[in-house]
Amino acid sequence: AYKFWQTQPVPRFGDEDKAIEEGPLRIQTVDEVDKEPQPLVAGFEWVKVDLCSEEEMKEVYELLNGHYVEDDEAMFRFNYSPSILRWAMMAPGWQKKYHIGVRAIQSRKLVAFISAIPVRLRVRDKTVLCSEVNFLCIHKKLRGKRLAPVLIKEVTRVSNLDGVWQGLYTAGIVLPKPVSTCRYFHRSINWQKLNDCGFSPLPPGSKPQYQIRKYALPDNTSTRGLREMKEKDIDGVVSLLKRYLARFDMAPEFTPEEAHHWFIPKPDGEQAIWSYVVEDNDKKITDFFSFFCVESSVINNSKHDILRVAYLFYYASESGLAQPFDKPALKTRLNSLINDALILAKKARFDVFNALTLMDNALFLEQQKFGAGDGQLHYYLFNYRMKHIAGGVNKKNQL
Ligand code: YNC
Ligand code: MG
Repeated sequence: AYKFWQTQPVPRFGDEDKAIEEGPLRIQTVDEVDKEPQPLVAGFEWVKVDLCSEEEMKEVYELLNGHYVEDDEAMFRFNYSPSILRWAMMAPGWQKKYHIGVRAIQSRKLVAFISAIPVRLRVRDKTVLCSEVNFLCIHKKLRGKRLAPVLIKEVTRVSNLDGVWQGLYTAGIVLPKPVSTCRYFHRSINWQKLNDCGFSPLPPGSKPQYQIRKYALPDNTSTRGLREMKEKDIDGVVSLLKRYLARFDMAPEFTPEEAHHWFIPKPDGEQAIWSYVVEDNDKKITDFFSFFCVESSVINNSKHDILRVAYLFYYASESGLAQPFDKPALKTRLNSLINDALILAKKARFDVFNALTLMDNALFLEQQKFGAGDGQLHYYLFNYRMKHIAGGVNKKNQL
């Protein structure tokens, strides 16, 4: 088992992870790194995909739309739009050489892809520069041919040549060896549509109108001072987020430029990110939350083609920063904020709102009527040994 992964600098199952020094597993220098990619099997070639070209972006979009992640029963498949792909893969520091494709030489068809962006990740008290790897995808006809390890080695090589030796990635499957494991929770917004699609079954003994009433939301938000985040809020949000994320074992560090990219919607194209702040009477940003959109294709359904899915992204609140820590106050505040997030997501025509069991989410998931899904998300670090984080990736023992 794990013929490829056992050759890689990742921790093995059963490796002791108590009382260890956290840090790299393998140390190399740039001149030890291959200057050229490994050859591909005959008929295929490496390409750098130009995501600035509408045409090439469309090719990536179509590969992912047809062949990317599905749920276990193949009812839904992620349908990342070009604007969300631009948002995810063209963050500050992005480079075209990290948008790695494989083409069939004759037909020119794009048949495989992998990408990375740089991220500065704080792991406990150390900051680690990582390649955050995402959108690994192989055309269904080329599956099971050991191409995935070749793509992974290529993104590793390109990172290493830039002096980046660690990787951050998530996957639904179990690989050696998760840093932490989260569960997906789902909060119905449009219950009837979710039921039509087979996503939300009618609980035994219930009736559709009970479910619809259960998930009904007010028309307007309730938090005083809540408004859309604007450019002028970036410094306030960065400061609040830095202090809030310091409470967790693992979290990215945001520069103002990165906060601009990740939180402020782009003026053109389809909206990918929704961000809100609460401003108090002294014009201070006291709270912040954000969610992004990834639609899913509904496979083989006569009524619906697309589900609009919101994913809770970063949030922060001064309520979590009181000294000493005041958990009931944070719980009350987060419940108000997330309820407002649900109302705003409904206004933006989302069908369901997803969140993981990380950060302080345990404080609101139940009260806000999220239900546990079957999906898990495992978090991994490449070439880094660290103690496991229990109960959700960046959760501290305060909860
Ligand atoms: C996966 N998701 O275990 P062993 S997530 C990592 N992540 O190796 P083959 C994976 N490894 O077990 P196929 C993986 N899925 O023998 C499979 N593997 O050691 C491993 N699906 O390769 C697997 N996208 O080519 C096995 O498999 C080996 O043809 C088998 O291709 C796999 O983006 C895949 O789920 C996933 O498109 C491409 O099934 C294909 O089946 C597919 O024979 C649908 O591969 C889409 C899908 C994955 C989404 C994601 C994160 C990827 C992270 C990759 C690891 C990055 C490491 C860090 C590198 C930078 C380091 C620096 C510096
Ligand atoms: Mg393969």
